[in-house]
Amino acid sequence: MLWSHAPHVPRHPDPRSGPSPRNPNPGGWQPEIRHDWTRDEVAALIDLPFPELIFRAQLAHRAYFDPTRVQISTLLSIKTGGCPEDCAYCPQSALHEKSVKAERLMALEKVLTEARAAKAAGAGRFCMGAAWRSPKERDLDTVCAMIKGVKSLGLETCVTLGMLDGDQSRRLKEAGLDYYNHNLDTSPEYYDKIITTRTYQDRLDTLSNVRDAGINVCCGGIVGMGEDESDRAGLIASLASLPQHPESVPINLLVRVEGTPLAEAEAVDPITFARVVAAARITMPASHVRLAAGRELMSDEAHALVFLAGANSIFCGDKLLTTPNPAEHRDRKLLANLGMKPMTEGH
Ligand code: SAM
Ligand code: DTB
Ligand code: SF4
Repeated sequence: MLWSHAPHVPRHPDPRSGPSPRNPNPGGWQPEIRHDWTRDEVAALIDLPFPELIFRAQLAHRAYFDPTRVQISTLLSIKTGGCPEDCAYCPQSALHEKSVKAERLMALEKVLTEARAAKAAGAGRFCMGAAWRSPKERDLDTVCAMIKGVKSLGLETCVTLGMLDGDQSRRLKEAGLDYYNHNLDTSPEYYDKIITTRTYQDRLDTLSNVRDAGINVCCGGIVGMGEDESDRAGLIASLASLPQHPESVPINLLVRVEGTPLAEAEAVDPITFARVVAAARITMPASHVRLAAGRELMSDEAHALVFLAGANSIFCGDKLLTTPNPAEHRDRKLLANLGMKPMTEGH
């Protein structure tokens, strides 16, 4: 179905995107926000002829956002390695043949120094990741202090700490947390090929606890773990069928790390990856869709394709959690070349 056949839906104001001279949709059409996407419907989207898919993704993108603006987040690993979970993609699992060295939780002052540097480099959001199955009480106190400190610098805060119960979620909210990252990673059907130490339902339960506590949700997945197209559709359908769409949807391209079970997974080409991003944009039009891990090995042309497919967020800084990310000067040059700007810079 082409957008031109879509029913007229009256425009309603979206606080996340003001009117933009580049919005070619001043007439006010906005795609309906649906929560009943099926795997088959998403598979049909992913399978559209590429020009048709990108056209639809562009319409959805421009109905809610200025397509020249990119939200910039910075990542910091506050507790690296030694994780008891067995996620096949992750270099931080203690259960793989090789894994990164386990470190202790970072000191508050060190985190704040990194956050100040991120702010100076133009980041709007500071994300802190910990290699935990779930946080221990004492550690949660320290993370709450980090959240308060980072927020007082004028940055949005995000943490990813593993599974949370309702009480832990409320404590993070009270500390001022803006976003919690917790990914579904893949389709429900493919999940146990990738992780055996927790279930899809565990993930959904944490997402629901975070939502109930009033924290914004950052939830996405990974492409390139040997899944098939139907699993990619299953991931996007699961995300788009959550009771409320995640405000941020990170789509990671697997970073193949030596010593992990997925080190030799078959590479996914940029067009296949862009198709998944476009499906995320069309099904969750008001969400920030993040081109997350995997940018280090992507060409500038591949980046451009993924932005055209509707991605409007990236992690900046030369490291993700444990693996490399493009250097700051490369990203600056790329965005300038594309005529794109960070969302935090004035219009
Ligand atoms: N331990 C917490 C958890 O799993 O929720 C938080 C940290 S974990 C590293 C955050 C996310 O990073 C994972 O859910 C996964 O989607 C992503 N990730 C980890 N290793 C990756 C890799 N090698 N390539 C791409 N994404 C990866
Ligand atoms: C997300 O979806 N991707 C980020 C963030 N959320 C925490 C993590 C990517 C990690 C890539 C592998 C690494 O650097 O260890
Ligand atoms: Fe642990 Fe998170 Fe890595 Fe899984 S993805 S092994 S839970 S750090």
